[in-house]
Amino acid sequence: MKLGHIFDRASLAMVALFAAMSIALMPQIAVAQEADTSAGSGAESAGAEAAATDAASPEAGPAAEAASSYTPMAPTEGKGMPTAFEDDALKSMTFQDQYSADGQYALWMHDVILLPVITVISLFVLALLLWVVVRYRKSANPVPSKTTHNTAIEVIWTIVPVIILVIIAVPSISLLARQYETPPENAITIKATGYQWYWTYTYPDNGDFEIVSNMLTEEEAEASGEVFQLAVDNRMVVPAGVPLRIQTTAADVIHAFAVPSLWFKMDAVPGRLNEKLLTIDEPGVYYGQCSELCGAKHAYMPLAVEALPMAEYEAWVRSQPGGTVSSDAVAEAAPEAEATDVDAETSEEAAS
Ligand SMILES: [Cu+2]
Repeated sequence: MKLGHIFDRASLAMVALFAAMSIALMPQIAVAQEADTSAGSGAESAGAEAAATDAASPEAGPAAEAASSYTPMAPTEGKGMPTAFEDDALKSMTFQDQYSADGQYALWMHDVILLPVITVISLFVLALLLWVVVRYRKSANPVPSKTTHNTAIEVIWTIVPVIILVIIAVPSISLLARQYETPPENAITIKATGYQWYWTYTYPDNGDFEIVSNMLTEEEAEASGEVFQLAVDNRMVVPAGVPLRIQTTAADVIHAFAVPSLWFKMDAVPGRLNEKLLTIDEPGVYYGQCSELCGAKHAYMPLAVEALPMAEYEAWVRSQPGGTVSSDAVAEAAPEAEATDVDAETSEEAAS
């Protein structure tokens, strides 16, 4: 068997593998695109809203000052935030602990599959290099070998990498598919809008109120016991343990909503509405940063997500101006429906 033939077969095998992967992924991508198009209809209104808010001063937003019973949760050291090298060298070099199912899966894939595989490959290649350098040095081989082919080795170095790639492809493709999962019907929607240089969060399922979130100054962050450049005045408060439909858009330039400990990153693009499912495992404060270079103060528009138990989340919603929760809405719906009936009757009478 000639070397060229083996490479031909190897490349054929790779093409077949990628074709199989694409076919396996096709339905997922189609679903994601459908979700995109249906969400797209909201984009125009999102743009209009964004423009309207833009007119107002960023500082003058309806801040959470009205909150009565709510006090911002104190962050837990090392949870939902990066670790400094001085505090824990090893932890500072890897991913943050994960608080979503996708994040735990991705971290498992990194720790159990990718890292061991790349470590073994690197050590193996290093050993081969050292062996060749020593064993086949010029002084030990005055007459060089003229070997050009070794079928057995050529077959092995083609087949083994293919097997390694297949092993990596299985969890990799399933992680990709998980990340495209469409939020369920009953997911709570929260829309994050990026501005130069702060975030606003609107709660369309809870009365459509808006939170304006600016970074705290160094003194303010210190006073509140938080990390400067991660701490904000008003956090994005969400319920823990239930599916959230996080939508992102932007008012001026492209930003990106990214929270490393939740394995969540999504671009916020003007005139578009991106949407992704997020379920946070447990209550806590999770920090992130804008992850798309968006101008002079790109580094000064952090994100702080505060996940609360459902009851506390609902209490927080009620404390916001215009904030409503669905259980309240059900109670109020009955009299409203009657009123509409009466209206309909009156207009019918008027018509006859
Ligand atoms: Cu930004």
